[in-house]
Amino acid sequence: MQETGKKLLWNTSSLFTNKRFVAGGATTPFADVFAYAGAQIKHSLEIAKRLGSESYVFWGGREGYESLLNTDTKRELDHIAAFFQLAVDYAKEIGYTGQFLLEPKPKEPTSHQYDTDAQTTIAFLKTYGLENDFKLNLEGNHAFLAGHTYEHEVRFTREAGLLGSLDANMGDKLIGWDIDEFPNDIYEATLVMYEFLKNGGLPTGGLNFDAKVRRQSFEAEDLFYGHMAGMDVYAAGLRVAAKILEDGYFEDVLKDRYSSFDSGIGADFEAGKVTFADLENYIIDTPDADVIAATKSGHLEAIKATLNNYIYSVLGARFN
Ligand SMILES: [Mn+2]
Repeated sequence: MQETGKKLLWNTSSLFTNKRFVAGGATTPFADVFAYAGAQIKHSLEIAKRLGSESYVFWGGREGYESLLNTDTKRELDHIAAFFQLAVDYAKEIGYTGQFLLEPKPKEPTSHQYDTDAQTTIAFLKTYGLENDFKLNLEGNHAFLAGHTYEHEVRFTREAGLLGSLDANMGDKLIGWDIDEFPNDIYEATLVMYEFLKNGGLPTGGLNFDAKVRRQSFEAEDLFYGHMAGMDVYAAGLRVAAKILEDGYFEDVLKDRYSSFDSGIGADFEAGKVTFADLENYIIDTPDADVIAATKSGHLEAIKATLNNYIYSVLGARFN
């Protein structure tokens, strides 16, 4: 690091590989294993401080359950929340000021991971009062495993003010497990970079590839193509997203779609001025046909075509 000026984006610790962690690290039912996990994170935080790590990541590992029949879920969640607080306390004690991150994942290795997806993880942080000390590290493939898109996970986390860092791999939408593929999907990269820009970038984090080449890509050059394609697609996505944002295209779409809340009864509701009774008084004499006529097309075909056109025009101008 001294020779190259390279910095450490984040470090982490494996509380899942060794067989002592068969039932979890911070959510294990075994106090000695819990103690071992705490001691291990203590050392890992000391390494974070020594290397100036920008963030410290907790990946769920085996923090989840296989069966409700033998699991005290409340006790385990109380334990892991207190464990995270111990990490915050120790970081303060040694003067480590990096950003703590949780990385949601719905399954693998346990059948139900406690940090299943972004919204579940955000609710956990708020339930235990940890939302000021933790943000999220979002991985593309984990979004698909949770039944979402990557941009969904980034959107909801951004809106919660908890976007920390991006593990920019991608998954196979047809396979039910984690393949950690190098990203190469321009639509996904564009929409994720759109959220990234709406977030004002990643003040405490960055973009990394938690990725590997495919099983049948066994020649050395495949590794280079994987990295290049991944870097290129996110750089391209950033260019397209920047143009969309500069034009205010999606902002206009949303402004128009929700415009009925900008005046009249909609604005009164948003201002907290109306009750259910007010809503009833407002609408009771309006014929059904008029209420239906107040709906408008979502115009999704035109929106998707416009998104395509942004990709063609921004990247076409770049490559022609
Ligand atoms: Mn993964």
